[in-house]
Amino acid sequence: MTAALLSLANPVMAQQKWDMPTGYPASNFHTENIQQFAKDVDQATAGKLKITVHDGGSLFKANEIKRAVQGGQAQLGEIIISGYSNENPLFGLDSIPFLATSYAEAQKLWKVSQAPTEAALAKQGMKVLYAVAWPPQGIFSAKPIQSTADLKGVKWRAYNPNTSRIAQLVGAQPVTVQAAELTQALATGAVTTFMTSGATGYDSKVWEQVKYYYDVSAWLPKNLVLVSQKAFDSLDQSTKAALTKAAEAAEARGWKVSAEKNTWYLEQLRKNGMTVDAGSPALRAELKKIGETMVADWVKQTGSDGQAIIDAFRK
Ligand code: PCA
Repeated sequence: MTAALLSLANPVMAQQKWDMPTGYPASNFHTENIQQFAKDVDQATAGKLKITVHDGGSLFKANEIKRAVQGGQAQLGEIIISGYSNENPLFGLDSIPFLATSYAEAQKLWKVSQAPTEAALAKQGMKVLYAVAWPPQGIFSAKPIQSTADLKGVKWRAYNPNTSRIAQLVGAQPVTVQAAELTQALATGAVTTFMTSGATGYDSKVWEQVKYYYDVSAWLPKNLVLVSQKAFDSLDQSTKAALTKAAEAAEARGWKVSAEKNTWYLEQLRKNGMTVDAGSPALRAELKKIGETMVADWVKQTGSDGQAIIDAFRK
C-alpha cells in the first residue's frame, strides 16, 4: 500500500534520450571530457538518461547551439560563451586580452562573474551545468610577426566578437570561421593568421600552412555546457542529482586536463615543424595596450556592475 502510494507520488521516470551538440572535434579534450560526462550519467542513472554527443558541429553548427538549447531542439549542448558577447557584454569578459592570463586567474574571473552569467542564461531558460577553460590563447601566423604592425591587412580568423575587435584594433581583416571550418579556411587561403590555443592548432593541423606560434597567453576563453531548464525539470530527483554530480566531476577534470594537455599540444606543434616562442616584448606590450582599451570599453558597456566584477577580480 505504502509502496503503491509512493510510486504514485513519484512515478518512475521513463528512459530519456538526449542529444548533445558540440562544436569541436572528437579528439578535442573538451569533447573527450563530454564523452566521459555522458558515460558517467549513463552509469549513475543505470541507463535512464542516455546522452548522445554530436561533435564537430554535426548536429548544429557551433554558433547555433545556444539557440538550439534555448529553443528545445537539443536538451543540452556545449558553447563558447564569448561567442555571444554581442548579445550581452558579460559573455565576452573571459576573452579580453591580458585580463586573466593563467588558469588560476581564469578560475578567479569565472568565480566573480559566474552568478551574473548564470542569471543571464537562466532568463533565457538555460542552466549552466559546468564550465571549462581552453588553454591560453596565442597567435598563429603563416609569416613571422615582430610587432602588431606585421598584422596590418592580414586575413585574420575570428571565433568571437572580441577576436574580431582585436583584428580591427591592429588593422587586420577579420573573417569569422568556426573551429570546424578552420582547416579548410587555411587551405583555401581565406585566412592566414589567428588567435587560439595550441589545442585548436593541433586539432586543425594548422602546420600545413602556418609555421609560427606566438605563445603570448592572452586569455583563456571558456566553454559552457548548458541544459534547457525545461528538460532538466522533466527529470526525477535522482537523475537530476546524477547529472549535477557528473557535471561537477567534468568541470574539475576539464580544467585539469586543459592545463596538462596544453604542454603536450605545444610539443606537437614543434614536432610538426612549427616555431613556437613567447613573442617579442614589443608584440606583447602592444597586445597589452589593446587589452587595456578593451577592458575600458567593456566597463563602459557594462557600467557599475561590470566595474564591480573587475574590482572583485583584481582584489
Ligand atoms: N579554440 C577555439 C576557441 C578557443 C580555442 O582555443 C577556437 O579556436 O575556435
